Amino acid sequence: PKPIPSPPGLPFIGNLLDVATSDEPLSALERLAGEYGPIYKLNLKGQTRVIVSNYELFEELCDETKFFKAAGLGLQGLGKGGPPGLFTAPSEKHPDWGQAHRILMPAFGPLAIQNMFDEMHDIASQLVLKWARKGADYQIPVTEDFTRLTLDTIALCGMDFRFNSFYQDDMHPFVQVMTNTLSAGQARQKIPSIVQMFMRSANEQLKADAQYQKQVAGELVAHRRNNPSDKQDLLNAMIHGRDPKTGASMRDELIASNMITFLIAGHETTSGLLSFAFYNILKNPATYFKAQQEVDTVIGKGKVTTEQLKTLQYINAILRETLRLNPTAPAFTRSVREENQDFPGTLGNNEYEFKREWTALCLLGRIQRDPKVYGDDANEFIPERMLDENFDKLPKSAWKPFGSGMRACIGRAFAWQEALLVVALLLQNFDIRMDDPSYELKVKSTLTHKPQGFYMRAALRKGVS
Ligand code: MNH
Repeated sequence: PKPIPSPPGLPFIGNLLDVATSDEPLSALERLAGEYGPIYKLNLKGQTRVIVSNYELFEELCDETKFFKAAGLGLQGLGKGGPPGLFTAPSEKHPDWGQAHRILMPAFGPLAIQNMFDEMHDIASQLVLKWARKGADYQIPVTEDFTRLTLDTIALCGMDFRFNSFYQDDMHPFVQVMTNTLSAGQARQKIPSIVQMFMRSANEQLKADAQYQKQVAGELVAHRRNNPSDKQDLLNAMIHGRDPKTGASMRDELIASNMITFLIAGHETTSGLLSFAFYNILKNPATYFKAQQEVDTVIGKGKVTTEQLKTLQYINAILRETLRLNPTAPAFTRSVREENQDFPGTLGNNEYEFKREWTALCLLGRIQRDPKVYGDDANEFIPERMLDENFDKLPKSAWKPFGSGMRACIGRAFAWQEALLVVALLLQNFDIRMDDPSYELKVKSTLTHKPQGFYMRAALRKGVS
């Protein structure tokens, strides 16, 4: 096996600076992939990270018997101080992960999600109302409005809390703080720990923010305990649920950690998905009209139902194709399992040396555009390739925007129902266009990816109530 190519390093800091000088570390990693190929190695603060960006190597890493999700990059700000939430738990062997996973799986199951439909519809209608009232000349701040929507939705469905983001210009302080911890966590990635120790005020701010989050979440749990309700939401699932394996129930601190996790994981990615979806269909008008036609045929002018949502095949394909080209959670990590004792110390059919203590970071945006899987038009937005009959024939790891294996996204069905509903409602009620038809996609990366500077306009359609 040969060594993995590596950009020439710098002493002590390793290759950190190559990545760190960019405001968008992920774009920097993708650019390096263009230079060094589908597999290259970086030394980040003394840890070896192998950056993978083609399908073949990725498929090998998705093998659950050999690899697993290890603690990711940029998550330091998340859940600091308390017990780990599902997302940040170091491995599926951590008891807090097992307990929360077993108790929460049914709460994210198809039936439970269907029961959240009316609340999702409530928030989506607030968005429709806002755009209708603002009128056809209003410059819609797309990602901001979709963020209001997804945040209010997860808070209402998750814990019966209304942020009422559509009724204020500024985001709720909790959201401000959440955004701070996310970007601070990511900024810290770029800074050697020795320097971090001198960043007293930044560290203290981060601590204070985490403290504030914990406090708010803790108060919400306490409030529910003191004011019991029989609402079927995630909070009640955690308060009343018993671990089928141990019979134990979740302690309040762990409930609070997971509540924060859902608020963050539950809104960033879904608002990005909606923003990219509208960008894609507006850039490819034929797909917009097909989608609108589907809405008119399947739903018509009445109130949309969950049964109808399930038959929106073309819009379903639009969402899949969007997450292929624009995975809003753009990368995840894989490490060698402890049980994988005869791991050969190589990757890619013995082609490359890969030590068991190394971690691979998989760049989904590139992997899901591999021409070996998707052909020469891999970079184009073609929803047809994601219709069930084609989707089902894709190689098994060709589409992984929700992650892989045991640690794959628990909120997938939630996000899907919400996104289908919102696209359907908006196309049913409005004729939408780009504010600036010459706008070209610019991606902003925090923890997740979103379009930057993207505005639309929406005119009410005639004859729709
Ligand atoms: Mn979500 C894990 C993508 C919506 C809650 N999510 C993951 C992972 C990806 C992902 C990728 C795996 C990360 C890794 O391997 O390191 N999630 C998405 C996308 C959307 C999304 C693209 C929307 C589109 N996620 C949601 C929603 C919720 C949620 C909505 C909650 C309401 N996600 C999670 C949680 C995990 C996760 C919790 C961690 C699961 C686990 O490790 O057990």
